[in-house]
Amino acid sequence: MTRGQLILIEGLDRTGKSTQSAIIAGKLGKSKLMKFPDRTTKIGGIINEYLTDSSFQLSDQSAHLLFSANRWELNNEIIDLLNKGYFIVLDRYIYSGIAYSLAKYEYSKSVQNSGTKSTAIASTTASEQMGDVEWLYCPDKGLPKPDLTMFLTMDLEELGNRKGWGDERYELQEFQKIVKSSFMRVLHHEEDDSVEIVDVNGKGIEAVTELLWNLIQKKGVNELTDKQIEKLR
Ligand code: NYM
Ligand code: MG
Repeated sequence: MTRGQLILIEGLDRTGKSTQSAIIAGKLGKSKLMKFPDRTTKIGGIINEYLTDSSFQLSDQSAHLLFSANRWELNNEIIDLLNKGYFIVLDRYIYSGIAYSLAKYEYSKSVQNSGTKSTAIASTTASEQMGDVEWLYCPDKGLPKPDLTMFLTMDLEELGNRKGWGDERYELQEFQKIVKSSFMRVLHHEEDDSVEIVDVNGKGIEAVTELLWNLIQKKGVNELTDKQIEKLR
């Protein structure tokens, strides 16, 4: 039996992930675009509140587990669609889950050291679990592994100049710097050939699409496959 393939676009905030995910899904024909967090589900509603209301308090561990639970809410649908021959483009997924939480740990530590009293980004006390990549990874074990992951990266300077910085939790430039290095720690692109880093610095929308589409073709993930759906282990 053949199936569609799972393509993930990851990156920092404002790198053009959502724009590119939509374009790529359009080029793939029978496809579905899915975005994480999916704010339309029950758990997604809580996540949305957490991201948009800085007075909404959650422990860092709870927030981390909710993002993972949100992926589990869509697990069956993803597998079902792939088996029905749909290509699925994911706008964020597991790597965002680990990278942002890990970044919160580093951020909490720097805040603790600088003596700042409160911050909407993370707890002021760094909790051990948030610095433990293995702990952060565990709740996602068993979810379908993307056939191809493309991580969009750019210089923090250019990122800072981009329009559309909002006031959601995490949308702070000094935090993005930590997020970027956290992503580089968890992507394992050197030993995992399904993970590619794509430098989009100074490139316009069409140029980035071309880069991504070339990679997709090179990896053959725009064709139906008889490979089993891999699970995160
Ligand atoms: N985010 C996203 C996490 O912290 N953990 C996760 O597992 C995922 C999927 O949510 N700043 C963060 C990254 C973003 C925020 O995402 C909202 P978006 O793509 O801006 O809606
Ligand atoms: Mg955002």
